[in-house]
Amino acid sequence: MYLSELVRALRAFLILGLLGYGASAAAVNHPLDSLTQDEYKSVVDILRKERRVDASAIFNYISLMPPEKAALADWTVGKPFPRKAIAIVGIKDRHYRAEVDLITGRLVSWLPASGQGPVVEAEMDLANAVAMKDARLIEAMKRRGLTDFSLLRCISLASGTFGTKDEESQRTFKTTCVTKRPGSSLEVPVEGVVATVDLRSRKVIDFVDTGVVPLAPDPWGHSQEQIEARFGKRAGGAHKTVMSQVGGPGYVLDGGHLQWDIWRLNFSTDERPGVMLNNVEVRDGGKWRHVLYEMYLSEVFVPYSDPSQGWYWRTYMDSGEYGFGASMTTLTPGVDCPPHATFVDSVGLNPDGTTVVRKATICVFERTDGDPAWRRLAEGRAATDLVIRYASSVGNYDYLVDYVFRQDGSIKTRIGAVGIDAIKGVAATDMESPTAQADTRFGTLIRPNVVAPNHTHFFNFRIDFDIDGASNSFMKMKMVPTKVDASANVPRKSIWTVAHEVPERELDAVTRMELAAPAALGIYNPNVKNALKQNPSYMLMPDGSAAHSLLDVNDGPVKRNAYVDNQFWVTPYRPNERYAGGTYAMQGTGDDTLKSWVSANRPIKNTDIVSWYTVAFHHIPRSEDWPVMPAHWVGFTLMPHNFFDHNPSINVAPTTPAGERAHDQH
Ligand SMILES: [Cu+2]
Repeated sequence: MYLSELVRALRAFLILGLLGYGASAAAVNHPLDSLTQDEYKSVVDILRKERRVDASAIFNYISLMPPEKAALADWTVGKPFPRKAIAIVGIKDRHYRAEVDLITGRLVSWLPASGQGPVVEAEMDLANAVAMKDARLIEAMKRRGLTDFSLLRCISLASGTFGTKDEESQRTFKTTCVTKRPGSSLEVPVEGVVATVDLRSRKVIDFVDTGVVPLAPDPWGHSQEQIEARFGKRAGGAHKTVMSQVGGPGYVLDGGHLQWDIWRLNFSTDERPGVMLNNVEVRDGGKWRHVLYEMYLSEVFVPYSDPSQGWYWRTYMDSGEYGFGASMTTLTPGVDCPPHATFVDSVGLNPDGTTVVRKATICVFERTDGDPAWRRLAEGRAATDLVIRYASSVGNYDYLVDYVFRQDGSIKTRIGAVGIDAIKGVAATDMESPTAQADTRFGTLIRPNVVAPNHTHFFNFRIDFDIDGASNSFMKMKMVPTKVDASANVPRKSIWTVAHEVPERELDAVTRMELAAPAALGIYNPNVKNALKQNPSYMLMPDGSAAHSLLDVNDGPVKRNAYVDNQFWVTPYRPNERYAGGTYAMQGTGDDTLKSWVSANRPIKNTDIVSWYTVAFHHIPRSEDWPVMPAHWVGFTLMPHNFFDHNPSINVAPTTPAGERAHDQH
């Protein structure tokens, strides 16, 4: 056994050992490590000891309070570090924000929160129970022949914000119901019935029944048994392509620290964004260089485009209202991630302040997609990527989120939307039905009696570049159509040139992507130069992931998510500006969000800046979305631009003459 194999075996033993031991025993080695179960418990214990909470309190959210960036600048492994947590707690009719020092075990502050905490499942259950006891709802179900409530499932969801007077004093949910059909694992909508529940008064404050709509009859499901019953076995049998890894992983995963090829970084989890990346550094020759201080998904906004009573309010903020981290689900080896992946657990918060270990919610793996990193005639190198993946199942959708590190110095962020379309019950059974045109005005008929309404998925990422240090600038490289001057004395009429623009202030940096007026977006360090005396930068390549919002900026849901009206924003770093849709998204009005911060028009040149980019796609549903939609991937790339002096993947180890990859080269 070679030494490197021994090291790998030891590593594998350590990784397996850590996983087996469970997250509660994880030690905190880095200031940005995820909160441990013990730390969650400390937060709750401190609040109890200080008599701020009793048994009725709801812990909506607990997170690490990110340490000041400056405080981490000089920190090295082994040195002590600050460790604080924030809790958002619901007590009777209001929410409080607590700041707790985990080192001293003391409550630092306890103040009324300036908004509402995120929704927890127990609240949705409570709203369901309130609605299902309402005589009007019971009567409405009876009119539809639904008397067996064991077949009925009601779902209470955030009601959105529309600027009505009562909203501020209420915590409102819209409750609609679905029902099982015989022989099916899928549920169909009971359309037209909406109860509005205020959780503070625990009353149904509004009730709508717009009339009986036939229930979809066709029992569908996506269990193997149900699929096989419908289709039999797929022709061609099992596919024979598998992904495997010889000799164990080429990365080292130590707690939240990950090192692979030319990359090293920290990652942690939080109930709101899910996985967060920190201190992403890339090796350039013998030197580690900073690229990102932090990157994570800051908000997910999915407004539906159907104005009916049952649908107008479906303007979900999947991260701010429900928590993308809180919605992380277990990944299956060989399905969600390759079998050779390392699966990592995460800690989740229960509303009573206890915690749960969510098994295998993150996977880390190397992969090759069979593509070359580069080639030139007979010479070439195969590419390997490193992927960090998690899946959040929020409502009907499952979202996969990937951070992909590449040997060419680029980082790809990808989101895969999969799961089940949100569905609406209609009378039409096909497009020749008398009501078909009216029924499909706002969506597509995807099964008999089932329409999937149109909607848009917006994903905002907060990207804190620190390229070779914190002081960075934003540069737009505008591509300008240019006439060829007659003095050039050539028959060519037109070319394009690049006009560099460095915005001084926030409002100058707000960028709307336009195909007819293209601009490359770069973050650079004006204080550092490469060998060619250029400033090192990274460019954000949208890779087709930008989509323009088609909604009115004065529409309530859009006011709360005003960042969607432009794709790219730059702000000066502020520790408390972390989520584009605001800290308190639930029933927020948008007055403390990315757009409102930017209105201060602060300087952004040669200072610590943060970039915000919104990935989006408009979804016109199709019959192929049923019963589970194929994964729809969108994403963007952070690409080095004059950062390295050469192609960083040039010295990737060659493939052996037998076509196998070299395995022992780090
Ligand atoms: Cu969709």
